Amino acid sequence: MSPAPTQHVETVDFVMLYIVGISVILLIGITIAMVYFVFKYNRKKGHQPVDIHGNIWLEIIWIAIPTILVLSMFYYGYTGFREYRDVPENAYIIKATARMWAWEFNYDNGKKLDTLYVPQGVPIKVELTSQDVNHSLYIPAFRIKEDVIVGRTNYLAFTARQTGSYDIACAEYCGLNHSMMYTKVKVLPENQFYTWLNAKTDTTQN
Ligand SMILES: [Cu+2]
Repeated sequence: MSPAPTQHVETVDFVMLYIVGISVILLIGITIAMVYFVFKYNRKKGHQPVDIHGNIWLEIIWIAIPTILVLSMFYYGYTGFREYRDVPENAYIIKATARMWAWEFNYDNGKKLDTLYVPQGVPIKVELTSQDVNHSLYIPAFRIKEDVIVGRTNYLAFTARQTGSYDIACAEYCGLNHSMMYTKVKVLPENQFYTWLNAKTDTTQN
């Protein structure tokens, strides 16, 4: 199996599976316990209710276990979040501008177009601004999404490990043609990317 297109895919999918896994185990456990007790303490069997007072160990356990579980979810979520926000110093910067209903990507040499070209294996920082209303740049295959907010510059960062073409969507409802606000991110081998970047016209129509 080829590696995931970005490190974020592994991080996000792990956190997702971890949380869903714990939730499913709890759901099944609680459901089985409920059904079991419904039958075990059925009124027809003649059980008498008993008055129970505190049990310190039981209480410690049912506070400690959920706390540890929730903190472990937070730990994996937060370390994953840091991975998104800590951008390497040498990251290649591309400025993205959103407007109703298209994207524009600006490169440091003045090149601009509506498709995002990036070199493979190079840390990328995309700086996001909007010309009109709020949008959100979403690359599902990379597991990254960041709101594009009027009046401020947000960013998202990634390193593409695989060449190829992946969808970009707008993930913040922004008006009539929001659902049509799609484009592509195209990951090229590094040398091919710089050839493309410095070419006068777009030679990479694939
Ligand atoms: Cu939009």
